[in-house]
Amino acid sequence: MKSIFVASFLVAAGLLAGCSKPESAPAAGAAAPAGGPRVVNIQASDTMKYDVASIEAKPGEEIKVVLTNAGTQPKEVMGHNWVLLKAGSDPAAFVAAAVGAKDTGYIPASLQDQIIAHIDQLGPKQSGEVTFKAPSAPGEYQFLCSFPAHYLVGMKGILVVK
Ligand SMILES: [Cu+2]
Repeated sequence: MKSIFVASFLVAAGLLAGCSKPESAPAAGAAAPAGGPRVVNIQASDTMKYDVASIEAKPGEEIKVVLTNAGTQPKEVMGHNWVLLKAGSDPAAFVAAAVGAKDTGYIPASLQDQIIAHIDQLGPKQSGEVTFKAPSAPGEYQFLCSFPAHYLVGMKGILVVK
């Protein structure tokens, strides 16, 4: 009974708003918008690992990844980035191409179209972030550090959309 009452109220409110106030706020009773994207903090370190190897997300969910390089070694020898790849891309091929892309932070220009989102290479004690929408198709999406050899020793993880 209550839901019927609310529904008819919303219809009435909608009709009123529709005529006179096209730019008015959402209908009364609607939930307030969520407070921005969900934040996922990931730490990278001199051990060439992320402390988060798996992220779960709902299809289309807005997510903000914040990457912090907690290491102490110079960026030139131990930089870290975070690259989330589209479905169907080949992580091994991506990192192989990345070796020759030092000037662009190990993001190969020719493979930009395989990236869903990325955080630029960070030196020690630096942080970076990126906000993106999780893919709408359920599945597993690989993320990795494309600094030379880091992926090969396990600096990677998956975004699980379900
Ligand atoms: Cu790395």
